[in-house]
Amino acid sequence: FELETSLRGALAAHEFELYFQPIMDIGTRRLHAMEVLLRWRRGGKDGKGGELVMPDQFIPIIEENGMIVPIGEWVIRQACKQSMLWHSQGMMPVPLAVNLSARQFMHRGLVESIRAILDDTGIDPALIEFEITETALMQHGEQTLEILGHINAMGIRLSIDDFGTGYSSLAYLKRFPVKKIKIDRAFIKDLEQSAEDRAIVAAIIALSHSLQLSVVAEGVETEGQYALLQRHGCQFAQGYLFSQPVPHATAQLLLPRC
Ligand code: G
Ligand code: G
Ligand code: G
Ligand code: MN
Ligand code: NA
Repeated sequence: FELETSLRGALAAHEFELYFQPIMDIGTRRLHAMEVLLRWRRGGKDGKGGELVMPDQFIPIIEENGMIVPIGEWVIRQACKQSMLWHSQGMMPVPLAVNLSARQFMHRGLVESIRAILDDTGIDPALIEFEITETALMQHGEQTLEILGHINAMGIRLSIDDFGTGYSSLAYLKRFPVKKIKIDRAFIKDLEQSAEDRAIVAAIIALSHSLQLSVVAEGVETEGQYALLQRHGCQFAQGYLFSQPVPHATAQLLLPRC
């Protein structure tokens, strides 16, 4: 309850901040994209002071009370502004992947607010991606399909987050306008020790490719995992092997210059 009360004023008080985690191209070891991860700088302001609160501590609360809608909209807008700012400072933009939760999909105004953000910031929609969990997609069926269709028509790419943790099949997911899947880090963790996990990951990669989906492996922490993923034809990887999520000033140093 205490957290919920202090969350109420957090957006207006500039307590939220975006962190960025690199997603690497496995073949070239170059930066491919960055995932945007929200942080709450409780009691601080504009990226300074306070105590850093992680999403698992507050996302469930703001999902439950509906504050995810305005806060999630702020995340999308801030990511677009950041991308435009980096570009104006001479950095080569890479796509930024923003997480969308189930509750954001149930909100009728989502498509309109995305459209307004694209208009206001002038960002190229190809530089924004949305990550949606398998479970969120399954929850709302037809309505979700319609909303994803609108987002896809705007030129924003969609990916399936935490793949393998839900109950859907890749064949079913093909009904959605999705271009990329992210294999949950639970399957990557023991890749070097577990023949079973290697078989699962190899099968996901092979089937994804035959369905024209690109694949990101999450939670890559070792060179051994990296080499195995490369051997199985996985294109992209994200994890502590490359970088933890970092604030904008650090993320900027990872971007190539134009
Ligand atoms: O940052 P961290 O690696 O602890 O993120 C944990 C989880 O919190 C992510 O996997 C994601 O599901 C969720 N999350 C982080 N940032 C956002 C956000 O901006 N919006 C939503 N809806 N979820 C987020
Ligand atoms: O320092 P200032 O009050 O202008 O920062 C406003 C917010 O804009 C900060 O919270 C910061 O996270 C964000 N921001 C993103 N990119 C930049 C940047 O390149 N410079 C500054 N100063 N702020 C940035
Ligand atoms: O959207 P998603 O829930 O997948 O967000 C990624 C989460 O996974 C974040 O909380 C991030 O801090 C965490 N994470 C990112 N890379 C690694 C990693 O290599 N190992 C582990 N254990 N966690 C990671
Ligand atoms: Mn994600
Ligand atoms: Na994930």
